[in-house]
Amino acid sequence: MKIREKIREQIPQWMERIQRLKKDHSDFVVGEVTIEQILSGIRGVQISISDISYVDPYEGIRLRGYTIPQVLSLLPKAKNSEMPLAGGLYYLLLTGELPNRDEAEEVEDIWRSRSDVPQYVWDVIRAMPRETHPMTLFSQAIMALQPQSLFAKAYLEGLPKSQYWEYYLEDSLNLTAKIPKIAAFIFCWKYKNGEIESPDPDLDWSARFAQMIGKGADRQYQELMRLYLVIHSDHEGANVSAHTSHLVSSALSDIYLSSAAGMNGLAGPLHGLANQECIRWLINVYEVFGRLPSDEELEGYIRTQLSAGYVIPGYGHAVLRVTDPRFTAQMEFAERYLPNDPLFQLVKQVYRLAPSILGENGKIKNPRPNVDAINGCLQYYYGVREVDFYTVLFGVSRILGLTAHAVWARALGKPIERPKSLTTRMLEERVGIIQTEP
Ligand code: HAX
Repeated sequence: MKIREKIREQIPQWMERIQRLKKDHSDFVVGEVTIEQILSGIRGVQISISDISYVDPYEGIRLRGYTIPQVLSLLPKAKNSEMPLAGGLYYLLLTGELPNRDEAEEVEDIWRSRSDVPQYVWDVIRAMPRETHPMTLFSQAIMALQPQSLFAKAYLEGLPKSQYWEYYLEDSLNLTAKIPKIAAFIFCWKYKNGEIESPDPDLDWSARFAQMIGKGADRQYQELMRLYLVIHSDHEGANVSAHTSHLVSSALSDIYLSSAAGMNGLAGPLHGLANQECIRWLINVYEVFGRLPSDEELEGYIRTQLSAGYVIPGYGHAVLRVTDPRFTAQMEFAERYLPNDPLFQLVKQVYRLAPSILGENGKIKNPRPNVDAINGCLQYYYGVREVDFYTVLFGVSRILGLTAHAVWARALGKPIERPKSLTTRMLEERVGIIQTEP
């Protein structure tokens, strides 16, 4: 397998770089941590390395050094499509190299051959109350696959540390192969008749997912999913889902345990669930006005929401200080395929008005849109209107990034993470508010 060979080839160079930093520069001070940072979610504290992706505040995400427009243009395209093969993206994330068509297709073939999901996983989902949130079902289904972990089994049998990554890689390929079917099953069980359409083996990973949720005939929706599943895949190592998954796998919890943990983080409204919140917000605006509001009406509505203490979903970001390039990529798609859609008109109107209103009180660090300000509108247009499913779509893509990080964490022998907590009293003593007890 090309991916395994490439990773194996690269490990010694990466190890050497890490060892050199450790050996010759271990006392170098990277930064200081202020009380402000500790009290505001460890914001901006540089705590880990990710060579898979990096979010530049003023440029946005780079996946293995490539910007979103570069990723979209340079990866091999799916058959009869202008959008990339997700298999190529996974190759890029895992190896750092742009794949040729054969290399991208090899990943797609591996996914095809490993996509069957054991029957009992469906039973686990069926045993849940129908009103369960799809993200809970998604996380549970991943957990249900955990007994399949090759790493967990081999570890018990005494796997040497130098081989951990190979088992993580196998588990990752197995999990990512099954993920579209799992998501499709949840969709069909929760909202339809419970049957998923048999996937066409000629289709690629992203289009097969579209087909399995009943969109086999919709070429544009397949294009959307190819775009969507590539651009949501990774956002460096320290956002909630990535960091949670990394932390959990640092205890040598396998891919299933660590990916499910990441998905539980993604399920929060300030993170992945924001896509669901955002579409609800847009629909609510329509319901309030019964039509596209005028600029004055929308401005008034945004101000009322803010003064009532609500956030405007899809706006702001913990790291980005510009419009999210993933938002821009989806805007371009919408301009091309659904320019007159009323919800898209509203997305554009909010984009025109909200940043300056949000910026007025100077509190928000980035008043511009993030990826979630538009992704729901696109799903809605193509008839996927089950809005509480939207975060699962994000999860299908994000598993690619989480698992790539975990494979490399094991390849480089990263240790268990164990930062340190303090008591409030300790901080008070350090700043001199209260006397240190003798
Ligand atoms: N609407 C209103 N107020 C906002 C805001 C928004 N969209 N974004 C930030 N603010 C406020 C914050 O609530 C904060 O106010 P307080 O000091 O009173 O608590 C202040 O502005 C400063 O926040 P910040 O430093 O600019 O932003 P944070 O790093 O703390 O938070 C968030 C980043 C993305 C969580 C935040 O901008 C937010 O809640 N946005 C709306 C939800 C959203 O779109 N989430 C998706 C983010 C992308 C993602 O992870 N997708 O998975």
